[in-house]
Amino acid sequence: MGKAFAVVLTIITTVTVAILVSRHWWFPTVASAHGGAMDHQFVETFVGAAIGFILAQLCLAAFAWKFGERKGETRQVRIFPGGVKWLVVLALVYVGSEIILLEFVGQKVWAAMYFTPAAADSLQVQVLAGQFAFSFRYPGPDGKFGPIHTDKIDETKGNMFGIDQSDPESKDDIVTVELGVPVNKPVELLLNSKDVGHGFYVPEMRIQQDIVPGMQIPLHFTPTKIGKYDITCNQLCGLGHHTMRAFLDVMSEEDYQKWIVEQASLQ
Ligand SMILES: [Cu+2]
Repeated sequence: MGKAFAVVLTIITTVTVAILVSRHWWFPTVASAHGGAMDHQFVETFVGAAIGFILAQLCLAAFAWKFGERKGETRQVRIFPGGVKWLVVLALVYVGSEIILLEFVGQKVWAAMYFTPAAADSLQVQVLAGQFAFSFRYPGPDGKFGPIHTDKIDETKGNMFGIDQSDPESKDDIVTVELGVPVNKPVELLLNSKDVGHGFYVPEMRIQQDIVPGMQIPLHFTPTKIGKYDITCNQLCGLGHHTMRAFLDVMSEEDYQKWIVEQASLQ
């Protein structure tokens, strides 16, 4: 039994590693400035964990092969030569140092996203998540968002952000159903929810952020590839959660200028 188990375990380990190394199921191509660093960090973490995984599985297979039950034997319990203490200590040290190391290396990428403020020339867009759609709001020519008046939110009238039209700062605001941005320009999103917790996830941009009601959460990134990307809510937010999506449209600067003028005319 011990030998058969060792062979099966080795096959499972090899197939698992081969599938992962072939990158058959992998992330979509990176389309943001920080995405490369994030993928690099991910691969480092992955390789570190994989070394531990392979070593552990092969060790298990080797011990099963060597010390497994033999024909005609009745003794079930075997004592590990020299005791298992040093193996447990080794495993703890390996996992512990791995975690500490990843923490130190990984925090650089994390800090660049979350502890560093967005560039001063970022395009600011307010995002409002609600069951079960996203709305986007651009500050218009004055560069200022008017306040959100929750009591004025009226989806039937298309007033998703509760904009008070008599407010001069709100007057030129542009509300859209799609998130249009120019390529290679930093974008700062201000994420809000009007009801429950939601998620904001764009895999190609390597951005993912929970949206919490009562908070305005900033999130910044720089798109580097023109294209249309799915924005999905990845926090279960209710019965219609599966329908909650929108598009991020990354355009050339000229196309973006045309688009925003067109959106302004629709207000
Ligand atoms: Cu959702």
